[in-house]
Amino acid sequence: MAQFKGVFMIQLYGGQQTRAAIVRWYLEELGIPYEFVVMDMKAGAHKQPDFLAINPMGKVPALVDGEVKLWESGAILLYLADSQEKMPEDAGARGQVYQWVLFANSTLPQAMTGEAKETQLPKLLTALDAALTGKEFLVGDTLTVADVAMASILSYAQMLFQIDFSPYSAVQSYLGGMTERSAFRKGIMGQD
Ligand SMILES: N[C@@H](CCC(=O)N[C@@H](CS)C(=O)NCC(=O)O)C(=O)O
Repeated sequence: MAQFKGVFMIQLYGGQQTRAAIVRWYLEELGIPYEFVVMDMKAGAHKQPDFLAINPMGKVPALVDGEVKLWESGAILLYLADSQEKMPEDAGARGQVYQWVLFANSTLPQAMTGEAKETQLPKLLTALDAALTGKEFLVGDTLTVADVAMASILSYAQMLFQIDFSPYSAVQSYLGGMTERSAFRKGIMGQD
């Protein structure tokens, strides 16, 4: 197991241009030591037995933290926030963090392709815009994993699906604020 100053170090498994970038952003925000294991996915490294022992689904990201092995980016974000004691104390606020992470990982991206892009997505973005109006962060007054999950998906929406956020000024300014964070630039944009 990888170590840092005699302590087991978190390992994040990913590949070039994968959703491992989302988790990397949060690890950078946390400022804790970690090893980013970039696998050769073109060569099928993520389908080899040693990686399948970490994630039997054969997908990235996956995280190893001592005895803990996890996969699914949203679950990994929530685990890190919890284990690093970054979740809100209030149960209702924690519920909102879960809500936005799940929305960002399922409902929102599902509406970004096909017919839903024309029918569903504008409604979701209008509601998101209202939720973000006058706010820098989704939950409370500090960055949570809800923001990491949401802003990652929004930036992928722009890059991969050419989704235009200009009709949604609060969404646009929220995303602009996130992209200015050095941890975002390192994690999502890969700028070291
Ligand atoms: N919902 C999952 C998606 C995982 C996923 O599909 N990862 C892609 C890379 S972004 C992958 O590993 N693809 C390789 C494959 O399916 O063989 C998450 O957020 O972690």
